[in-house]
Amino acid sequence: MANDFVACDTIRSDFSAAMSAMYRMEVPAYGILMKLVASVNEEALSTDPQMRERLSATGSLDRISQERHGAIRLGTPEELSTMRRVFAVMGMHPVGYYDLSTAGVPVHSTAFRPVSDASLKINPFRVFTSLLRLDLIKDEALREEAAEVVSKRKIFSVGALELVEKAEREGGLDSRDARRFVQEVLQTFRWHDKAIVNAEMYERLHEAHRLVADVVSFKGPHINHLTPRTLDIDSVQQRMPEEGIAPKAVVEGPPTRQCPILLRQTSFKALEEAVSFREADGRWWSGSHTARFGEIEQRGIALTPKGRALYDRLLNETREHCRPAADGSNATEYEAALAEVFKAFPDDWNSIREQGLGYFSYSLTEEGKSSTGIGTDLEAAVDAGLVRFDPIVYEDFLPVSAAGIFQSNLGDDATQEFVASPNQKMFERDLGAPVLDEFAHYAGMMKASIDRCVRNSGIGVAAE
Ligand code: OOG
Ligand code: NI
Repeated sequence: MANDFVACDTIRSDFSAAMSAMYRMEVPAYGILMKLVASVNEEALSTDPQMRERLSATGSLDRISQERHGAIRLGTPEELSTMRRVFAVMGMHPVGYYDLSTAGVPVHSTAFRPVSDASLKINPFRVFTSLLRLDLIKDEALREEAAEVVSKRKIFSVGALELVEKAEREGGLDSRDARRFVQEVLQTFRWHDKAIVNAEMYERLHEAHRLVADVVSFKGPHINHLTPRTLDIDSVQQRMPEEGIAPKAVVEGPPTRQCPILLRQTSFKALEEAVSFREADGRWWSGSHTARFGEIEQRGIALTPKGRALYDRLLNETREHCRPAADGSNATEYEAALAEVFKAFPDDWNSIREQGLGYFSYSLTEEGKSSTGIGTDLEAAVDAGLVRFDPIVYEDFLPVSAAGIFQSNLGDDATQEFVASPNQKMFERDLGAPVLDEFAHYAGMMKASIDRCVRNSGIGVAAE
């Protein structure tokens, strides 16, 4: 009976909490980072009452400390399409296509995340999910061997698969099944220190690309990082060393601004972890593997295609002047260049709105709610204080930043060139579904907010 089903949003929240607890046990530095982020967020909220007010008015204050994203890398189309069905049970759907081949990483990706405003408010947990592209690996023999290894592994437990099928068949899971589902699915993301290849093969995979070794050598797609959201990334970046955590050289994405746009991210270096490889004679050989790290992010407004084009142009321009070196030697110079070039991007909400660079959510103010028949013009209603606008948070990712995050954890010598070969069609075929277009989605959210103002007040606005 439909009434007995646990809401997808609840399953996602429980899963996100369980994953966070597991990762904290597995990677203690993540726990330290969580604490640092919590105290920086508390400080940011107490020194900036306007920020607190805005977050509280839009109902997003509570989600901040719960919020995080993770990332996994899969090996086969079948793993990807099953993962889609698993995430669907938690109300997470594929949004966006990211081609990372241009940046020297042989994967393409999507982000599984909740899409409706209501679900995002309950818990915005997202998982950046990459599929390995063995087709980009030159060594044909190795490619075949690697494909064979991943085709044989089973990354989902029998229990997880049964529960996914049950949820699909019956339309949901009751509380007992939902609890089991969270525990069963969690197993897929666990770290395994026993490789499924021998040391010699690991070396060859590693030689082809470190990421290939990470995907192919293990029993499952261990979660490789979890990322809490901070309200002040510069402060966390600066304070990480005090907590004994070494951050990457520069923060990825836009510079520090009054009005945050898109996404800024930084991470700490991946840990070198002990693993063992099974040899032909059955003995275990000890070695090490570096994959798992920690990351933090600060989220800003979602940009329209026009705003995004401006962002991309300014980022490219900065990188033409100065490319951030992995060792941090030119970090100050890069940050100065970034800040200078981004002066061309308006830094107050109203200009961003008027120039059509960002997506906003409109709502009636108290005054707007109590007045009736207040005109036909949205702008006039905004000017008259009847309607307020708040930036819509960017819930997605940035390919250049993602590449920077991948690279900082692959080591400086790992940069490789691949021919750019985005292939969204192939990705969607492997996924078994189309990905949602994020721009259309944000535009839809903005329009719905305007429609709500119109419905609830009688402002006859013609929304595009
Ligand atoms: C994913 C890197 C992308 C982000 O925050 O941009 C990402 C990975 O390393 O698997 O998580
Ligand atoms: Ni990330």
